[in-house]
Amino acid sequence: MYDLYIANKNYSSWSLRPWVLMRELNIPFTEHLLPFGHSLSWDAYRKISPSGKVPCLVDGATVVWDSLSIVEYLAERHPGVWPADGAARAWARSAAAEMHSGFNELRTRCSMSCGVLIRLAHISPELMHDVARLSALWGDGLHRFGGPFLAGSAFTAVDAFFAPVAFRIRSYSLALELPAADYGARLLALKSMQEWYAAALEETFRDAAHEEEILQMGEVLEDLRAR
Ligand SMILES: N[C@@H](CCC(=O)N[C@@H](CS)C(=O)NCC(=O)O)C(=O)O
Repeated sequence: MYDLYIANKNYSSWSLRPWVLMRELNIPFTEHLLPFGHSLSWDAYRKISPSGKVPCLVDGATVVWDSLSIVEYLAERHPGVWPADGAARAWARSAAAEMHSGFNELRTRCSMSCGVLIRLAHISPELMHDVARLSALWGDGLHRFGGPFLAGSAFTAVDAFFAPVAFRIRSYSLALELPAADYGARLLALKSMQEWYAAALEETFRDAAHEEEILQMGEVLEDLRAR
């Protein structure tokens, strides 16, 4: 049994990636949620994860940190993490890597806060560029491999890498083209994503830095989280 350490479900986009992948692939794990934003979090995280960041997967004596390496570790042990077809796998790895190291504007201007709906004060050309790239990339995968997931008929790691983006699209009302917009809605409708979302809404903890960041980007239209 794996131990998966994650942070607050409302905010932690990186944690969602391995969590949703393991849920969708029915890989059993014990979840440990370490809330961030209070003075003890750095110490609590470092006791588990060498980088002091989560997600972190513990498999007996083996500690795996960073969402990308967790996915690769799981891929060595479980079928279906990446697509079986070589061309689909190459595409899926490229798209996941692009998400891991790119989409900076989307990441910084639209930080994940599942339970909040926000009207952005300003949509920069760089953000428009990221959103257009997202439409093109998702459209390409869906067209090339036939959907309904990005690299074919099954949910794989590349879908897990974009799962947090589906929450961002909803929170910030980002307008994607078809068929990308439908794919985003499909991700949100997954049972695992609804489970994550429901738990995020129940969280009463607020991280001042995240809340401040969101207020600087726009106006909160609705906050659906428990108080
Ligand atoms: N590149 C890392 C990023 C991990 C990351 O930044 N995690 C955040 C939580 S969403 C964190 O642990 N923050 C705590 C901190 O920075 O002190 C990954 O893919 O896992």
